[in-house]
Amino acid sequence: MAATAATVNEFGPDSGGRIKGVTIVKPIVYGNFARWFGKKREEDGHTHQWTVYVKPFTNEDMSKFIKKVHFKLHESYPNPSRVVVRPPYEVTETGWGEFEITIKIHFHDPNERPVTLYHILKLFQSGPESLVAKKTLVSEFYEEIVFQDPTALMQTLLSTPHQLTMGAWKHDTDFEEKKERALQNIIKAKAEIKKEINSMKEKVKIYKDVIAKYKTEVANFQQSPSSSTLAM
Ligand code: SLL
Repeated sequence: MAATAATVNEFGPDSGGRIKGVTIVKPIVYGNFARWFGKKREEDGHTHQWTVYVKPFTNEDMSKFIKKVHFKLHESYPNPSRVVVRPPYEVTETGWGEFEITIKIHFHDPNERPVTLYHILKLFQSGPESLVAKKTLVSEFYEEIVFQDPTALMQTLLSTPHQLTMGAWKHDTDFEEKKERALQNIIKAKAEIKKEINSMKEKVKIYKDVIAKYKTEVANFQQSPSSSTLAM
């Protein structure tokens, strides 16, 4: 951490402008896991322990470019605004209810705008959440932080990745499979929209024909009102 602070001072708060045309993408995973106690706790009615987190998609120490992560919890928690300044960027709590958590990521360069994520804390299984080791529910998402025209300082910090841990880095969610499913859904939706457009086109054609027919009728009628009849 000390080394990073020194780097910040070196570049100063307005670190020599932005590097045009450069885009750096940092893939992340954010979400929560939760475990049911098996019963409602007598003292406070809490039923689950949960952890909300932001972590790198690849094994990377994000503290090189992240200064701190703010987790804004529900007002029913004491000190709902939790700040984490080093990895793992996570908050563990117990509770009884689901709510939306605001996650705000701040970077070392104050000129780089913080990134805000919203996560609905999941305790109860209702949809695509996966269960790991039978007892722990996981609801997490892939996201990308995109640094467009980063400042000189940020480019330096973003371009020299350090490994976070030794050994394998893996996620509870199979993001490859999720991606494949999302892609199939897009292809399906595309086909349905195409079908819909074709059927609309068909209708437009019919209406155009009808209009043309009426126009002819009107023209005929105007020429010789007595002999023309409207067929439709
Ligand atoms: C609900 N809208 O009604 C949500 C709010 C709040 C959950 C859920 C607090 C724990 C504590 C807690 O679990 N809050 O009091 O320390 O479902």
